[in-house]
Amino acid sequence: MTHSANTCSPSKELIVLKLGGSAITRKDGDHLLDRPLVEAIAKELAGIDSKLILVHGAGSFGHPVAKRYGIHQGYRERGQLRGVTETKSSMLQLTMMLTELLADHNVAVIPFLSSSCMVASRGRLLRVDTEPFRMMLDLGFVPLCSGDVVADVETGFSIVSGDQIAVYLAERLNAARVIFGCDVDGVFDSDPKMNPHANLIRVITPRTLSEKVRSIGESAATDVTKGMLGKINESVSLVSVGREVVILNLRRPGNLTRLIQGEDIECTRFIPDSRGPTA
Ligand code: IP8
Repeated sequence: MTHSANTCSPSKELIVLKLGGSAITRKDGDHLLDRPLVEAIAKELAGIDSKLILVHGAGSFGHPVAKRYGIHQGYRERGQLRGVTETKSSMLQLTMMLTELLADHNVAVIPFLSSSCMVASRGRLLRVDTEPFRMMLDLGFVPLCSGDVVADVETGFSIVSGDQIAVYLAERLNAARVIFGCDVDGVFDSDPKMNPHANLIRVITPRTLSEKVRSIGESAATDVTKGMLGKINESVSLVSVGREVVILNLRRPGNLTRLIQGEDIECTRFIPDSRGPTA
């Protein structure tokens, strides 16, 4: 197998890309991958000349089973152990499918199990062994991990989202930016899946965040809106130290490449105040 030109170079900027579960999996059944979409993403990734870490979400592979067993509530009773096993098994299947598809498109992917290198406290990451990520990145690999059930010092186990992991790794490994790939164009002032007149918020800065969040909060509370707010809230510390967070639509072909080449695409950029419109 030949791999892409994602070779080792200390000067290349690092990008952490979250492959959102709602984009890469199908909602019309459990354990269904949107294969054509992932193939299109893989082709784009093979042509990107940056260091990359991929973090995938759970979508229909992880959330239904985790919810059924109350995994997010932490350890309550022995019957949940079966639920953790099922959740892990299903997430592993998704990781394997992505690994194979990415490798087929010459992306030098290397899967990491989040549950084997991360420890949380009440669902917040406490420790991550980032050394293997760093070493594999330096060799030209593209590490791939996921949101996961991880050991938790307070609750026994907990679910740590891929969003949190993406931002944590970006902070610790000094990534220039985090890209959250979703199934909508970015953060809207109301849920674009319910309201065709919803407006895309193109730029958010830490200073304008509370005002923007107020307008998002006034819209109907939906999963999408909450998910978007979660991504933004997760990213505040990263943006405050000068990095950029972009929320874009993975379902628009070429979006990733165009963004990375510096084109102005439909998306939401969460950027430092010093680079914001009124700075
Ligand atoms: O889809 C959740 O990750 P997310 C992980 O990134 C599990 O929130 C196991 C449900």
